Amino acid sequence: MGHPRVDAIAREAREAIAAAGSSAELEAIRVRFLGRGGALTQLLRSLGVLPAGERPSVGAAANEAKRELEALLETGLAEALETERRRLRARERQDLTLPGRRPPWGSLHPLSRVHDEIVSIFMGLGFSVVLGPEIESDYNNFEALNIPRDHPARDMQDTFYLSEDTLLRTHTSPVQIRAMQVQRPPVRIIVPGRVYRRDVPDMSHSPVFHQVEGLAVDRDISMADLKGTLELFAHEMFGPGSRIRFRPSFFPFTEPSAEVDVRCFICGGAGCRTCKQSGWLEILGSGMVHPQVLRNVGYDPEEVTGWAFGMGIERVAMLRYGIDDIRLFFENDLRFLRQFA
Ligand code: 2U9
Repeated sequence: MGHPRVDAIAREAREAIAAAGSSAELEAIRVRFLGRGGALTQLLRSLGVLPAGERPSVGAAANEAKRELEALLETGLAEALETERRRLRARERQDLTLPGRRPPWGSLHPLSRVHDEIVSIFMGLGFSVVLGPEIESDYNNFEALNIPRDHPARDMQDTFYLSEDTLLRTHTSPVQIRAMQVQRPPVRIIVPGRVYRRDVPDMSHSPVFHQVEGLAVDRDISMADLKGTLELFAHEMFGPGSRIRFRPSFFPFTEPSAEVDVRCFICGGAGCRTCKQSGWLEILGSGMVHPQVLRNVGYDPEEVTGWAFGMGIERVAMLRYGIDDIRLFFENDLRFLRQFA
């Protein structure tokens, strides 16, 4: 029971639906034919202008075409949506059973490891960590420490001067001077930090390196306290079987002064290349704080005494890990650093 105008619209719609490639296109076709202003909708709305005799047959044909097109669009849309969903899933497919990609782990620099170990040993003994500036005054770095004007360390050749009175600290000792200037005894502090010296780099020299220094000042502090503390440190740092010895030495800021050796842990004392056949490895310098240094910070050497020590972190790390060139610490070569992971 067709009708030429209805048939023409229906045919056009069927062809469009058959050619449609997506749900969006099908939706556009629905609007074009069945929407508010669509071709079939317009026709149904304008039935009234037709001659009365034609209305029933055109109306029936148009309604039948409308139902047919609605059905075609429904199945077409369902198919198109399914295809589109499948395509999206295929593109986003993930294999959840794959093992994860491991992020590369960083590791602590060997100097950080040795630094942390030294600092934590002294913190366990009740010492506090104190830090200070790397740019210092000539007074704090030399004068207050009893280092005389004609001492070679004060030469332009040995120290990086920034002006007549300011320099890059050559040791962390000025930090202890600052601490004592603002604090009454008892003092028990550990001072780690970067220091600078005008050295030409070679296997055992670097113009920048790191130290840890310690200072204890109180009533009745003696050389015996120094020896006991450093022996305890050696046992924690180099093992309970390690032995140390004190050798007389000289520093302007300590009197008496001593250098401390640890029994060579490479050869056990028999003599090897590392200990230069001596059986001992020099690890630090130490001594009783010079009375003049105590006076310089306003302490009374008749009332309080103290001891101090200093060690190079690079030196301890080189001995600990068997590293023969100090420059390796500063080159950031991953082949070197990965060995400490
Ligand atoms: C104050 C008083 C005394 C710190 C000390 C040393 C001995 C020492 C060296 C070890 C190797 C420096 O890194 S190194 O080249 N240090 O031998 N340091 S006593 O004495 C002080 C510090 C501060 C107020």
